[in-house]
Amino acid sequence: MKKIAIINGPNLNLLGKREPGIYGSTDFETYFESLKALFPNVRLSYFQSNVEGELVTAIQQAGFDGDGIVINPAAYTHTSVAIGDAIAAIKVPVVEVHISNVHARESFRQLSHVSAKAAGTIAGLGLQGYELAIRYLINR
Ligand code: CA2
Repeated sequence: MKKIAIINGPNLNLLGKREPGIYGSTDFETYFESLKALFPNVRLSYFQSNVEGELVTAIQQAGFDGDGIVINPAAYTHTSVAIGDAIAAIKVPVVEVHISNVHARESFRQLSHVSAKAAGTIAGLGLQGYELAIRYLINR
């Protein structure tokens, strides 16, 4: 059974509760249940934190055991050298996901400390990006 970790960064615990125009109206816990139903043969885990160091620790923990990480580092994408370094240091493939199309937004969202170290990036496809990322990690 493949093992894939989903890691979400700061403020994504507010999904479905605020700014539905940008981030949709589904909360991640509900979406995670539908992902588990969609992939019954994958051992999926989900971790969210608003704390940068906790995200680094989660990346390290999932990074040497399992088949991949799907990460949305949220605002830390654009600021965190530590998260970029953690992704560069681990063994498993990483797919970077953004719910919104960061390329169509403010210029500070154009910089990612993660993209160059990730297997690939999905942006702008809403929550479906997580499903597509999991499919990639299963099939690669
Ligand atoms: O589009 C994405 O997935 C982002 O990673 C989301 C981040 C943003 O800083 C990135 O530039 C793009 C923000 C996450 C905040 O999530 C919220 C969800 C609901 C209400 C308020 C914030």
